[in-house]
Parts: sequence; structure tokens; C-alpha cells
Amino acid sequence: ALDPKDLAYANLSIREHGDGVAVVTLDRPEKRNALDVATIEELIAFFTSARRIGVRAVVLAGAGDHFCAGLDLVEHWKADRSPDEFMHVCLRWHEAFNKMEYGGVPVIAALKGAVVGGGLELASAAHIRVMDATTYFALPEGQRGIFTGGGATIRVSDLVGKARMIDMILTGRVYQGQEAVDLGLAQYLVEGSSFDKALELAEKIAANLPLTNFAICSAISHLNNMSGMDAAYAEAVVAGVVNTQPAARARLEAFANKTAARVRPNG
Ligand code: 1HE
Repeated sequence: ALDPKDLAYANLSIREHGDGVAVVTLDRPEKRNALDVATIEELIAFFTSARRIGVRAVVLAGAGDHFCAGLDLVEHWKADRSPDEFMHVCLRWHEAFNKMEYGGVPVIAALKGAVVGGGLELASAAHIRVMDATTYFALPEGQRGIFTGGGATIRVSDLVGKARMIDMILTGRVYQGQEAVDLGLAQYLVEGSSFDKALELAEKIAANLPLTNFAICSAISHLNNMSGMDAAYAEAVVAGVVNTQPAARARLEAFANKTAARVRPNG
């Protein structure tokens, strides 16, 4: 079990659900979970420590009807920041989202309502996105007179392609429903609760070996940043470590002994 003192935050509510599955909830529903400086610092703290404190998978959710309204526009307006100050705000966002994407702990985002601006940047740093009938995606930055600063130019472009990302930020276009899945904004669209589905996926994923999940949720992103030659080499090195881990031997033996489940088509 995780130590409750490792899970005490103010703007995040964190509880353990099942063996090593941490449910991390953005907990400012009265502000539609807008990302202020304090929340970003808590995301950095949690995702920096997640693997060390024994977290095996994370469900990332939002309290209330909306996942996340993006940058706290009121805090930003009141602070009247200098360019240098806002650059450093953005660097902290990148620290948080890079810790998520490259940290080696699977993150499954349970999306509902608005997933907009920085909320979409946050969601796109997760490894799996689950949406429901209420979920909608947009980049309102163009309309607000600002620009993305939390990685949308990289991660949202990766999900939907550069041309669609440019259209989203130029026009404020909203994507929802099956179309959003078809474009790659989410991998799952459920009729019921995205949270229940995300939790089901997290529990299944947490049963994988942690070193295997580490490779999947860290190495793949790193490898994608490399040249093809370097990526193939590094993939071999990662596989050398992961595929010979002692903990994998029992699973391989079960396959050899015909006691392990076979891969079958969906019934
Ligand atoms: C906020 C924020 C926010 C709500 N910052 N306070 N993001 C946006 O442009 C989206 C802005 N938000 C909205 O469009 C809507 O609020 C929602 C669609 C998300 C929700 O609508 P609704 O009708 O449920 O709520 P509301 O009445 O608009 O807001 C409720 C409260 O949340 C209200 O505060 P109150 O004190 O007056 O009650 C709102 O001010 C507050 N609130 N969203 C601050 N975003 C690193 S660069 C990233 C750049 C961006 O992310 S830009 C995109 C910003």
C-alpha cells in the first residue's frame, strides 16, 4: 500500500485505489480545475516521486463536470507577468508534463466536459485518454489573444497532425464524440463513465511488470525523439534489459508450459 503522507496535496486529491493504482484528481472544480502555479508545482512533485513511492499506474481525473479549463487566466491576468516570468511559468508546465510522459509510470486520463487549452496539453501528456459523451476538446488560445505554452505545439500536433492543430488554435474549433477518437485525441470513447473505464484500464496495466511499463511509458517517447538509427540501437538496449528481467521468467515459463492465456480475437 502507498504511504498516505506521500499523497497529501492541496490542489490535487490523491487516493490509492487497488494495488498501486493512484487516482489523482485535479481538485478545484469551482475554477473548472484551471491550472494555477500551485497546481503545476504539485503535479511536478507527485509525478517526480510516483515511481519511487510505489505507484504502478495513475488515473488522472478532474473534480466536477470538467476535466480542466487550461491556464488559470485570472491568475495570469492579475499577475500581469513579464515575458521572462511567463517563460518560466511555461518551463514549469513542461517539467510537469515531461515528468508524466517520460516518468515511466502509466498515466490514464479520465476525460469529461472541457479539455481545453492547457487542459488538452495536460491530457496529451498522458499515455491513454478515455473520453465520454460530455468530453470536448479545443484550443481557445487564439480567441483569448494568447498562444499555447504547455507543449500543445508538440503533443497535440503529434496526436492530430500539425494542420489540424493549427486549425484548432486559429479557429477555436471544438472536437467531440467519435470524431475526436478518429482523429487520435482519445483512444477510448465510452457510453458510461470515463472514470470507470480509466480505472479498469489502470488496474489491468498495473498488473504488468513495473520495468516493462517503465519502458513503455518512458522509452517509447525518448525513442521517438531520436533518429531512426539511434532509436533502433536504443530499442535493442532497452529490450536487452527489460526482456531478460528475472521477474519475466515466470511469465515466459507459463507460456512454455501452456498455462498462460493465449491471444484470441474479441468474442
Ligand atoms: C477559470 C477558468 C480559467 C473557468 N482560468 N478561471 N482556457 C479557456 O479559455 C477556457 C476558459 N473557461 C471556459 O471556457 C469555461 O469556464 C468552461 C467551459 C471551462 C466551463 O464553463 P462553465 O460555464 O461551467 O463555468 P464558468 O462560469 O465559465 O466558470 C466558473 C468559474 O471558473 C469562474 O470563476 P468565478 O470565480 O467567477 O466563479 C471562472 O472564472 C473560473 N474559470 N475557467 C481561471 N481557465 C501555458 S499556456 C496555456 C494556455 C491556455 O490554457 S489558454 C486556454 C484557457
